[in-house]
Amino acid sequence: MAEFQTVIVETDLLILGGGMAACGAAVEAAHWAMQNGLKVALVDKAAIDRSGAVAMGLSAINQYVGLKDGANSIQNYVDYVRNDLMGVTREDLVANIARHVDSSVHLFEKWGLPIWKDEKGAYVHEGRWQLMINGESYKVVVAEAAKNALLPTGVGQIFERVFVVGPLMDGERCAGAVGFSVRENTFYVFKSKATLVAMGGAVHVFKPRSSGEGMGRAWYPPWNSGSSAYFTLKAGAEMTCQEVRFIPVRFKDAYGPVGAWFLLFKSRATNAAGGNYMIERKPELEKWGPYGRVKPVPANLRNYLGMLDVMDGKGPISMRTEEAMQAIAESLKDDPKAYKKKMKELESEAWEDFLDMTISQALLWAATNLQPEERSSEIAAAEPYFIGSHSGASGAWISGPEDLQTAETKGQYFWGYAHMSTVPGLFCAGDASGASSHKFSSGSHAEGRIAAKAAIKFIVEHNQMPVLEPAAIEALKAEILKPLAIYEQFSKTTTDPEINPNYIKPRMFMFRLQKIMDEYAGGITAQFTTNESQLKKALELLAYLKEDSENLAASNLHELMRCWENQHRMWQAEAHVRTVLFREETRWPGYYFRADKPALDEEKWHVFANCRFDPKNNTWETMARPILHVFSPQPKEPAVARV
Ligand code: SFD
Ligand code: AMP
Repeated sequence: MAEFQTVIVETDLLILGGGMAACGAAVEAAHWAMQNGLKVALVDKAAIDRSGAVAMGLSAINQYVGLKDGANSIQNYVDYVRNDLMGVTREDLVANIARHVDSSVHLFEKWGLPIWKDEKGAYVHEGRWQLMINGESYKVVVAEAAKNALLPTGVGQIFERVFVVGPLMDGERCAGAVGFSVRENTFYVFKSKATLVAMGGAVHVFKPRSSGEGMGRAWYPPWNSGSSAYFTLKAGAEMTCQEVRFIPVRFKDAYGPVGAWFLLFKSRATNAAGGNYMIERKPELEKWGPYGRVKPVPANLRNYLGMLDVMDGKGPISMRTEEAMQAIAESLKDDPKAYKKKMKELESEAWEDFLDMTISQALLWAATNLQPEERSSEIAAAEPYFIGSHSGASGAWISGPEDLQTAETKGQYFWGYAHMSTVPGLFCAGDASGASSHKFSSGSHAEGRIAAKAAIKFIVEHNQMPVLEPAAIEALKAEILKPLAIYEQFSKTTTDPEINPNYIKPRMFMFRLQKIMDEYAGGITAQFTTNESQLKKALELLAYLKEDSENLAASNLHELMRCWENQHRMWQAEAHVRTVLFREETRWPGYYFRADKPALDEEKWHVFANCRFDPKNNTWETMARPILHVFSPQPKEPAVARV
């Protein structure tokens, strides 16, 4: 096998990932590091200008509380998130992000991001919490600020195209990370005093709807492959809400987002007979406790009502774009010139919505002669994703800020440093941290800033470089590069290097993982439904998959990355299956349905379902943690949030 040089990088704060949370972390860390004479290193598997979920840009900023305008309070936001997550949320974390998010948005604007304004100069809202942007270059703008904070100041270094595999530990404390370059034969050892995980969520754990020529197309970025979950699990961190996957309803096949249509254009979605499931299925909401009565209807329940129509054979479900656009222009009907102008304006907004963040949806419209002002488009529930930043909640269990705790929550939700996991020195933000949904791009950036500031405080108070055993590093290097060695040893023993009894290539490995999850853990083909027997079967098959992961083979650096991406996905899958099995109820129909426990059980399961992998003993445990209130007691009739 080719020689791999080992490069050792020593830094104070190590930021893993280069997405929204990591870029926020870089900006904040640079400020505090400079004051304390510390160094920062940021590592991304890609190039930060276009990495992560915001690579293609976005057309909205989904979290803006607008505290200065006085229209909303932090409590309003906490109520909204708690309701949307069927009561399961860490109020201290949501509030901490909500009180800082506006300043991230103001920074984006200062750095050059165009935010829509009305004639009076006020931000144009998509919905109550969302702002419209011309965001094709959103990520470039945010990344530039991160680079400017770290590079010209001399505070930091940025490593691009370095894939982070897993943690380095010094006893119980996180001591950095190991990874490899995807461009040259270099193995990296990053030694740090604190580490901030911001490597996004997980996509392609479940079989996607896309197949054949569309293979790989997903709503969330396929390159976020569960690295945050793997890293935190392998470090021994407690995880939360691993059962709370996110299933977005999206424009079918190209996954164009629906938010602008439902909120800005006020569109309806109707079934084949023209019926509106949100109205016709309303009585179903009564079955889901207090959460069925809140406004807006929680995302999973909105999904569920549509799914019931589809299961009853009433599909397809269509976004009534033509009707919505005409309704907006309706008042101008008597003035044909003004009507035409308005329709043109709406048409360009409709196309830009996709061109700013889901270009393939615009391509699909063009390819199928779809004019949104004339014809509706099909929407469908996508495959499940793991993300802590949108309407899912999976991620690490982290400490909240001290000042937001009550006497009751302090012992449960606070352990010294805001947004630090249960592993000392290991911080998490964005999709990597759990139970604080609805942070989106802006809240993830704000959370990165919060976590970075706390991490610098940790370093100042624990200012020793961890000790690492050279032998342990060598062992990790051999383990990480093993797929290359396996390929080299065995690839010539069959005529087709893809098929070999001695190894499995990452693509086939991923197909097997996706089939297990799809069929047994409630994927698309199982109509998002599972039960105890199926989950146990999934665990049995995942155990065989884990055995075979020892025999993954890579013919080059790119495939080596694919091998580790799929290892990461597999660990995310196991955490999910174990936690769905643990929570013996159905709380989020529309995300998943446990057919053997088909109802909400507030008495027993109004709790967080947490899990932890013990790296020393190679064992898993699951445990319930209490849901405590920071702002208000769980209301009998939850606060009504308006959209
Ligand atoms: O319409 C490794 N999101 C939206 N947020 C909004 O505010 N408005 C919207 O309009 C949004 N919509 C939307 C969104 C996402 C997508 C894909 C679409 C539409 C089509 C959500 C946000 O984008 C999301 O909440 C944040 O980006 C989350 O931030 P963060 O930092 O947790 O994740 P990231 O930005 O994806 O960054 C991850 C980084 O990690 C890197 N990485 N690096 C090294 N080693 C490894 N092993 C790594 N694995 C991953 C990545 O390269 C990346 O840099 S709408 O749907 O609501
Ligand atoms: P999406 O495009 O589905 O990611 O939605 C963008 C934003 O709008 C998120 O904040 C969603 O929670 C919100 N949203 C989308 N659809 C609706 C709806 N029908 N009612 C209320 N909020 C919605």
